[in-house]
Amino acid sequence: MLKTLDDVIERIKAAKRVLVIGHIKPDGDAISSVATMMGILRKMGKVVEGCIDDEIPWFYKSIPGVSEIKNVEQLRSYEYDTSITVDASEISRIGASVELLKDKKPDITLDHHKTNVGFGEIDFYDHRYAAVAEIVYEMAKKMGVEYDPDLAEVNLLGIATDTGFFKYSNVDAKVFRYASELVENGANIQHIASVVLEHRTIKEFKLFSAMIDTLKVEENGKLAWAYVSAEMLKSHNCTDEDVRGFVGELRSIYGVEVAILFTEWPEKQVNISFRSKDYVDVSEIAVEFGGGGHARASGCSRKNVDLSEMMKSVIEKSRDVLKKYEAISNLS
Ligand SMILES: [Mn+2]
Repeated sequence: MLKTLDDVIERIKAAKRVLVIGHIKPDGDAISSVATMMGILRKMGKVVEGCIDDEIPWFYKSIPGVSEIKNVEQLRSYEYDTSITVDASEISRIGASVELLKDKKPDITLDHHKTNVGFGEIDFYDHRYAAVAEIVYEMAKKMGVEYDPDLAEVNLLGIATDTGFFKYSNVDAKVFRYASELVENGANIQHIASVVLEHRTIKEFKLFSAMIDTLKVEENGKLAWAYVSAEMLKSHNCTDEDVRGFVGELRSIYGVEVAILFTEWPEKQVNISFRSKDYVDVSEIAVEFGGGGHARASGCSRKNVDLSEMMKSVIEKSRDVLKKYEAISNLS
């Protein structure tokens, strides 16, 4: 049930042993929010473990606290009185971590996705927050937790990544204020930027080049889409992990409002990422195909489908949504 941040804080203060869970295919915000919650709760004298049911991308591991996050198998016998999920809009996003939950329901959920369905005992979600790491920081401030440089750095990771390093439309003065406080507490933004943005491999660049060969731009240059097939991944010795960031590059094309990347991995499974620049709410498109997300960044995944058929129906829907928003902007 939707509650206030103060309700969440009250529940957390009463906890003694906590389990913090992030989502599958973890991004910087999920990883940061789990590791930061762990650090905060430890400073409050609580026993805490963090869990993500997926491989954490290798390059995040040099950020303090990240390598302490465990997997489901390591936590089967861990006993806790309070569970918290972070950055997950619905229960399926935590993968097999659900097996660690009593009655398959978390005690607390913290989220900022527009498409959040509220699946915990105490839910706090608000899409005006740029990152769950921002919510976590606000909570820590309210609880008077003292930060050290390591905690500040892992907390800043989520705020930096979910704002595209302070350039997306979700950035407001509060984001900069919190980031500034975290830097004052010792976070090194240059280290975070280098870790997250400068780890591309040659095979990823070659895959990127192959993806660009599939690029189509239509609707007067406003809709851009491209794909990466399972065949392309195989021939470049890559996995779906290696397409991270590709869709952002498609959005960066001048004049493009909506960018779509289709990734087929494994075979017969198609993952679709949507990005928009100024005015289209792409979570509307993702929801149509069983996914979700934010207004400017969303996604969905389909199993047992044909890549070309999937592309056809998604692009058709995207054209319609784009046209709807254009009509609205022409009226105003
Ligand atoms: Mn997030």
